[in-house]
Amino acid sequence: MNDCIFCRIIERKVPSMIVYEDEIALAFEDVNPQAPVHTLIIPKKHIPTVLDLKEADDHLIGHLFKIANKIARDKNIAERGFRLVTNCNAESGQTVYHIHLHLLGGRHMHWPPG
Ligand code: DGP
Repeated sequence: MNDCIFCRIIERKVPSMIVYEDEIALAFEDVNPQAPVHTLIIPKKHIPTVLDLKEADDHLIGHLFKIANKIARDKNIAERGFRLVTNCNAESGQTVYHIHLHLLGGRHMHWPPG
């Protein structure tokens, strides 16, 4: 989708700090980090929200978690702890309608989240 900023990042039409890529997913640093580690993990397939997931996407979602696991280990936050967040629709604060996992870590996380 041409008007999707994350699709444009996948196509390299918008620059980003990419930390992982394979055939079906991409991970890059969030432009507005909320923690010392704040990486976004996205599928290359354009899926607007969690509500748009189909059964055929089950493998894709598991794959995103697998990448999060790898990046958390690579960035040495796995043992300390980290948070994975996916926002869905307006009240959650979703601003980019291309499904993504936020990988947040490197500081103590608060609960409940804001
Ligand atoms: P969300 O609010 O859950 O939809 O998160 C969207 C995130 O995407 C937000 O933390 C900021 C980030 N973001 C938005 N535009 C860009 C961009 O052009 N480049 C990068 N690296 N991150 C972006």
